[in-house]
Amino acid sequence: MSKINPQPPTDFTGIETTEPAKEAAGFTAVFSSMKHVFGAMPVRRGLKSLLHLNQKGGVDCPSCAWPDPDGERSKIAEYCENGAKAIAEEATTRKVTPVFFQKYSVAELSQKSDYWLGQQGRLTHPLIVKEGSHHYEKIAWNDAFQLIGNQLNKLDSPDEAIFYTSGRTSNEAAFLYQLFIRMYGTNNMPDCSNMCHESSGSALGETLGLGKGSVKLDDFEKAEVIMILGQNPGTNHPRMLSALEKAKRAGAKIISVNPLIEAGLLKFKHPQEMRDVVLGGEKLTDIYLQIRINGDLALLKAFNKILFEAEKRTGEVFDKDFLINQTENYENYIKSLESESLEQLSAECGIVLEEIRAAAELLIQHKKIIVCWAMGLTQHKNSVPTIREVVNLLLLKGSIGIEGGGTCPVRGHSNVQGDRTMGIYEKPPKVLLDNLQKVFGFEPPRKHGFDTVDAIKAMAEGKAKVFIGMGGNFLSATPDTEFTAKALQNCDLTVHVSTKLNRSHLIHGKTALILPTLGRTDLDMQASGEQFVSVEDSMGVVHSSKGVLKPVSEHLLSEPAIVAGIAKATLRNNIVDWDSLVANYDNIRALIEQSIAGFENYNVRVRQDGGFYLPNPPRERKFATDTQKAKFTINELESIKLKEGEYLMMTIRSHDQFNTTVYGLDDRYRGIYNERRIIMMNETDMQEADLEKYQIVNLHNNHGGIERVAEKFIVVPYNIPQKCVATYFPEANVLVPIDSYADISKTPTSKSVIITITKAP
Ligand SMILES: Nc1nc2c(c(=O)[nH]1)N[C@H]1C(S)=C(S)[C@@H](COP(=O)(O)OP(=O)(O)OC[C@H]3O[C@@H](n4cnc5c(=O)[nH]c(N)nc54)[C@H](O)[C@@H]3O)O[C@H]1N2
Ligand SMILES: Nc1nc2c(c(=O)[nH]1)N[C@H]1C(S)=C(S)[C@@H](COP(=O)(O)OP(=O)(O)OC[C@H]3O[C@@H](n4cnc5c(=O)[nH]c(N)nc54)[C@H](O)[C@@H]3O)O[C@H]1N2
Ligand SMILES: [Mo]
Repeated sequence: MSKINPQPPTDFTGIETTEPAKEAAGFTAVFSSMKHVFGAMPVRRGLKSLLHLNQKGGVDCPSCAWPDPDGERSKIAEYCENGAKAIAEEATTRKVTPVFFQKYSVAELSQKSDYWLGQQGRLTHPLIVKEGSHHYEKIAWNDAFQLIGNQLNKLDSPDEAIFYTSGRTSNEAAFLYQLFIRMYGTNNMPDCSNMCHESSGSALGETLGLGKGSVKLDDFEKAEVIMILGQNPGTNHPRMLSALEKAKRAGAKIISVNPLIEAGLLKFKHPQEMRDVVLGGEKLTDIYLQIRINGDLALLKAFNKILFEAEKRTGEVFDKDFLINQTENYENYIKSLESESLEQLSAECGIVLEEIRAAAELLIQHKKIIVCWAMGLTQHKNSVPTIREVVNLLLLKGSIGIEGGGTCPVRGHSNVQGDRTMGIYEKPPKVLLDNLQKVFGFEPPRKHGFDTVDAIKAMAEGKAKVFIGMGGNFLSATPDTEFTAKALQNCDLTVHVSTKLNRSHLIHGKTALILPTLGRTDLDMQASGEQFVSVEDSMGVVHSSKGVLKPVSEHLLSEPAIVAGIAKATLRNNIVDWDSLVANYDNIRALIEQSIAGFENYNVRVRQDGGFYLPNPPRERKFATDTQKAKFTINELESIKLKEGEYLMMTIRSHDQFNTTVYGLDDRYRGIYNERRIIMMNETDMQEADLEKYQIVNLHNNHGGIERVAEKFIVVPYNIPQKCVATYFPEANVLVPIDSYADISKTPTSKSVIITITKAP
């Protein structure tokens, strides 16, 4: 009997490397997406899925939260190579049936790679591993619901259960899920956002009064300067490149801040525009600042100090009316800048002062400034201070709440923002709980629940005994894989509502269930007919998404139906008519309208082409803070000191994955093929450490006196600042310490892990 393996296995697949690419998209991208779609399903099904992708009234692309253009939409919907891969992954006609689980034990499956697991196809039946058994087997839906209900009702307190949510869950399913969980009696609702943009939400909520971005898509065409920090849009938000292309054509300047020279930030050839194909595409970045990992706070402070010096000289750099009337703490903030030294800040971030000054000059000259960021800013110990410093910059310039300017945290999962709006939050705002109490007449729990890090610790300590995951891949997405594995195995029951097989199904509690569900692309038929769901994109637009493909199995239930099933089997006093809600999702939307601000007339407005915008006060220069003013904050620089032989590691996404779902083994734009267990390293560092190209090494982390090892990674020489290294998530998650997280937001520090490197024996 083989041992259960919580990490992807270490067999190598044959690495090849080339020079990194200098542009993104183009014909290769279109070709590559076709290959993925038609390799996974019959041609008719493939064409149908692509033709409906991101069309008004069609399927919302499950790959990212970038918005669709507001006005006109082309006959060919806007989608990208990686959207097509996401569709291929979900709409595949390959199936993982109960026979498959007779053939492979759980332990055997745990020896397979993430890529292999994903390739096996869609889950078709509800499944159970009974206590002591080594195989999943079929279970009837009702028996599964009863089992969950019995376990939940056996707990000493509802706070011994954990209810995770990933970010693909629709508004309708998320609302029902949080309603059921609060009726059951807990706020233990960790979500993927805890590991993602929580730092953005914390920083923006505190300073501007709303934890969301302020720009709209059409602000990009009006912007004069766009700064992109810690984001790789060529891979993770490819449709953003067409917005950047339009911005450039309208005259905007782009500043990119990244330790890597990412192809998608250099140049873009629109695969669906003849002009680009013929003329060779649009150069994007004007000034590329190759920053050291976690150097952003120092860089932003340097920018703000240079802006202040220019303001002192000319009196024309800051928006003084705005500063006086709508902000607070300006004087103290400015005083704090005076004690900073530009030389030191430049040394901290690793960018020479002339380059910093050149970029700052663009900020001095212009007011319509958009700042975009993603995981390169949010997953560090000082992420919240760093993002607050972004806000300081925009406030100095008066660049918030104007056309062509503002904050743009670029969200990850396609409905992660909507799930939060629906109340998936371990620290629910009072107004939400008051509304639930008013509308449904029950007393919702007021005590804050566990976030992701605390949920893992609670399971490890035996304080939580049941884990239910609405989507996602909790084991592989969270930090400290070995520790999290033990925590999950400590549970009496683990349950995953999933579309595809993943590693979290294989590292389970005493009893485990897999509940197979419909995905975005699947036709959702209920008692009243075909249903659609709704989602909120990165810019606060709520719109519909309707699946079109015949589900691969008749045994799949929709997420709302699964929540209703669990709720009916668990709650004793059912004050909600769960069946009627599932029969017609309009009934769910009517309840959302009553419970959450901004959803007036939901059922009518969601049917309009393109949907509707949610209220966004900062967009109107209104700040719902305690003082009704935007706040300057003073953010002390606390730099990470590396000892001899230590490196700062960021764990990033390759071009061929969606989070823990591995589509293929290539990172095409970075020129790394056929292998994921690699570590990108600076060549001078390699020489000093006596490491050769393709040398096989072990990676170590020692946070908190615990030795963590990731075995057998291949060294790839790469253009990256000295002492900085990069590996892929989730293979390197074993090194991310559970106790290393961002101040305030508690986001694990997946982009600044201190490691040492040894040659593998
Ligand atoms: N195809 C595809 N699309 C996706 C996803 C996917 O996995 N695949 N995931 C989705 C999700 S959930 C999310 S959250 C987003 C993620 O989108 P990104 O945030 O773009 O994803 P990462 O690969 O984590 O990339 C982080 C980028 O930040 C840079 N970086 C790392 N550390 C630092 C730093 O300290 N400072 C600066 N300035 N830069 C740094 C890295 O070099 C890299 O370019 O994408 C979403 N879209
Ligand atoms: N080291 C490191 N760790 C990270 C990150 C990092 O950059 N570095 N990034 C973090 C970020 S930004 C995020 S958002 C998290 C992601 O964490 P998660 O959201 O938990 O992980 P995913 O890989 O997106 O989840 C994939 C699984 O979701 C299921 N699924 C797909 N579609 C659906 C659906 O429609 N419904 C249901 N019910 N299930 C579905 C499939 O079974 C699939 O296996 O990971 C975080 N972890
Ligand atoms: Mo994310």
